[in-house]
Amino acid sequence: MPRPKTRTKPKRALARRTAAAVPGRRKSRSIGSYLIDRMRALGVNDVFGIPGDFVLGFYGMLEKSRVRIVGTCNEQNAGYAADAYARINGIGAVCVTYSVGGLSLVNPIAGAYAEKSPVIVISGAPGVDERAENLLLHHRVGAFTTQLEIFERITVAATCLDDTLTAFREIDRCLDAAVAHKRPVYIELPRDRVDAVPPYQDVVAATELASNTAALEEALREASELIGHARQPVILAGIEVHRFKLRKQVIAFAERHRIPICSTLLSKSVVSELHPLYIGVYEGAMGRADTRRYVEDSDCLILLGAFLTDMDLGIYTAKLDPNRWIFASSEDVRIRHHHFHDVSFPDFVHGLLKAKIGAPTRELPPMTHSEPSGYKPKDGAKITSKRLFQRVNELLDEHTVVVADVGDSLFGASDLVIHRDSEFLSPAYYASMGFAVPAAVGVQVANRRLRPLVLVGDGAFQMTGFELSTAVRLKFNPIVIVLNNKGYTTERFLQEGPFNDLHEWRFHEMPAVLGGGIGMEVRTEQDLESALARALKQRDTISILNVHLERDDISPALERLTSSLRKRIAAD
Ligand SMILES: Cc1ncc(C[n+]2csc(CCOP(=O)(O)OP(=O)(O)O)c2C)c(N)n1
Ligand SMILES: [Mg+2]
Repeated sequence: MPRPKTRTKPKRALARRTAAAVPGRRKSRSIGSYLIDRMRALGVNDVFGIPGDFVLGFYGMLEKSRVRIVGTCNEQNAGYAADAYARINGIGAVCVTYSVGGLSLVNPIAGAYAEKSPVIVISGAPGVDERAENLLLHHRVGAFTTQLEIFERITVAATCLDDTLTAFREIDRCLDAAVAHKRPVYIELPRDRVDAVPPYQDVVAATELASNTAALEEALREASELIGHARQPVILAGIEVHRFKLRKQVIAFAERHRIPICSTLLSKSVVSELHPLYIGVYEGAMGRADTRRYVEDSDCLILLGAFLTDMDLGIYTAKLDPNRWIFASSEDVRIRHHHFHDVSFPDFVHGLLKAKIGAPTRELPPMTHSEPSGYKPKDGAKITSKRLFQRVNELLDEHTVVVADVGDSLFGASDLVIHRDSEFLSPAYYASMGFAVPAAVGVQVANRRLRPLVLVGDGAFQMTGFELSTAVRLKFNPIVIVLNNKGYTTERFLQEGPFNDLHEWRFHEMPAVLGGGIGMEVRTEQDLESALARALKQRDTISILNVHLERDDISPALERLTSSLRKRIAAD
């Protein structure tokens, strides 16, 4: 990890923050208002959550500010929505009450931590003075510090603002960490500290991560050498390319040296899937055969900001050779077996772009970006998973954001062709079911012009689908496709049993309960055509398609994975 270095030259943000501390120039700020100001400066304009008495003072302050509070049906959903908002907007926030609210955030925030999505968690809490009397206040679980201790494990920085002297500094420390590491942070705000005004209003200089120049130069020299001599280099662009806003640089680097780019499942759409150098999602046996062959035959694999997870590696069916790779991420820079310390990921990518690499002119692989499906609905044909994904592929345009939940929704979606940056969201590593519907709300809060196309299993929908209530309230227009395969189909392939069966819901009748939206039942290809046509016309409310599938009908991507795993098991 690069070392923290105190800036010597104040940057613009720092100059602004220190100027505000000059006595007499601005009235003294409370802890609550400083937190709001700093969040706004980072681009947080909306906060998800549910109030409770421990956080009401701060809610009142938020309400008077320019930050919008977006209420959700429960705190777990607020967490997923804030995570999706952060993935679109760069940073997000959620604000809840103590324990009953905060502890419901554990799962979504753990997911944001695992997949590097910077979400600021603010939790109200018992006041410092109340704590001194050790009262058995409602919502308390064991020690007053229980919730803080839990969040310390799933955030990159955590604090309780119980000390007015250090509160501003602690806010800065946590927010700077969220920005630097792209991971969630936890800020606990005792209710009697919201309006507290620190006696000293000064803020200290922010720190930033800086590379060791000699190590960076050496890493770039070795990387340039390898790339320059490579016959078939390929870039595997991971999710950190998106999180650290390095897409343009990575694409420019690829274009300059004519190097093909692929993504991982988690980073799908990190570059437009219509870019001429884009060769598909690399995911071992789960991905397309031509992409897999090109990557695995490469003599120089440039892995940028990727996590090598079982999900991204097609449940370890991938074959990537460390003897031939350049691996750079925010946690590690490795060139073959040389590990470089104190080299920051953004510095390495910027350096690559400037590096002189004498690459030979290379032949590019003859690949089509999407096999043209030539989809035409067949009269009376029952809809299948394969045909559903082919049809969905034709729907996508530059305003569609595909939000895929865990299950065959995610596997099937991996074959879709995403047109623009950041158009695909999914918990493709942490894999918590129930992400997609609340995430679609987060997407439209961040950018109302994007239209989510939600692909969600019947099981996942039953976990959080009621969050469509918020979409109806805010007049959002997601198109929600429920893959109703009568249970936990993905799990059926691992171990069949009655525990995979679900009580079937009439998903298309949700609008009656929600008081808005349209619902349609889809059994045939013709039904799908008319349902999609109605949904597309509907610009100001939600559409739900209840797509009936056979219980063992799976997408081509999941079929590829299961057949490869079957072959492996047979060979063992
Ligand atoms: C919160 C959570 N609980 C359990 C699981 C384990 N799990 C993974 S896939 C799956 C089944 C998903 O069912 P469904 O949403 O209907 O999608 P399908 O597999 O049928 O396409 C389960 C239970 C999980 N990933 N997340
Ligand atoms: Mg299912």
